[in-house]
Amino acid sequence: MYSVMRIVRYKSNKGLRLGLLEGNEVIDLTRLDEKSFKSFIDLVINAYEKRISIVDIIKNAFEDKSGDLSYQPYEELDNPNRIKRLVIPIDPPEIWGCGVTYKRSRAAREFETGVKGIYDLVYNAERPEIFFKGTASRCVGPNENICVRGDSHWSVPEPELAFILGPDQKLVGFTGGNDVSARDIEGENPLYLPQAKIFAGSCALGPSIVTIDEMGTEPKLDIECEIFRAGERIFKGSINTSKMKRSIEELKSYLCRYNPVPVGTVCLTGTGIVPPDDFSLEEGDIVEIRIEKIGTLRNRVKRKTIL
Ligand code: DO4
Ligand code: MG
Repeated sequence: MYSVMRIVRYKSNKGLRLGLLEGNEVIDLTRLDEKSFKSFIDLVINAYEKRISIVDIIKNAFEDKSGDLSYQPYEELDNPNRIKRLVIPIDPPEIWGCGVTYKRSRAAREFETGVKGIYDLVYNAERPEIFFKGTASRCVGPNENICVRGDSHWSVPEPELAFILGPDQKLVGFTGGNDVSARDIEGENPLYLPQAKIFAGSCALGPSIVTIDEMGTEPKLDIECEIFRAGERIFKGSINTSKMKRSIEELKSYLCRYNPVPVGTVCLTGTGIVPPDDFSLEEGDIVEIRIEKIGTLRNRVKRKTIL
């Protein structure tokens, strides 16, 4: 029945629904079990308690209620102007980010700061760079506005594969992420990193979650990013996650060391796509991040002028 199980979430007149994307249609998963399938985190906890995989818990629910399915065209949900529309697939209690995991990110950051060598050091070090990126309240979903800070004049999207942790800090799945960053603030002084990274609308996640049952724990995926301004494409870049210096296991194990990371935590794995140094996001730009199997995360840019 399934190609890859892509789990999405959408708003409907019945509230938030978890959906399973099958071809071009989304099946209402919450309708199969209103309690256990309310959110991705509920689904993960349910699977953990029953000691079965997420994919199996969904398959079992289909077998029980296969006559009672409700379908929505994905294209209609992927439209911000509709009442029924995609939303962020998970509300992570915490979002973390990994840095300088690709050569391209190291090169860009060596350029942007006057402090030479620290990015080379971190790229080559045994311990990865892991930083706090934010919380659900600073994060948006598909087709919502990502923000650039009013006090930044050099801001960029960072298209990144993101992993999701479940109970016992186990890897449960992957989604797409945009680690929107103020390169001028980061470049002025590396100690300003939290201000360059954490602000309203500084992270986007989605559009879907693919579990490790189908993706494996070290997926090699194409990531592509396009930026459009006034209908014209002004940037295109791509990378494959096989170019990442670190493994997901390595990033996850450092993140969880002496750190009680809660269920549903999302961790961005670093960017390998960096627009040219004279490029900055502007109000109204559309950023599209396409990750193999996960789909296209599209967001419009808003410049935040009110503090
Ligand atoms: O060291 C600064 C942040 C790096 C980062 O966000 C990335 O490489 O993606
Ligand atoms: Mg990043």
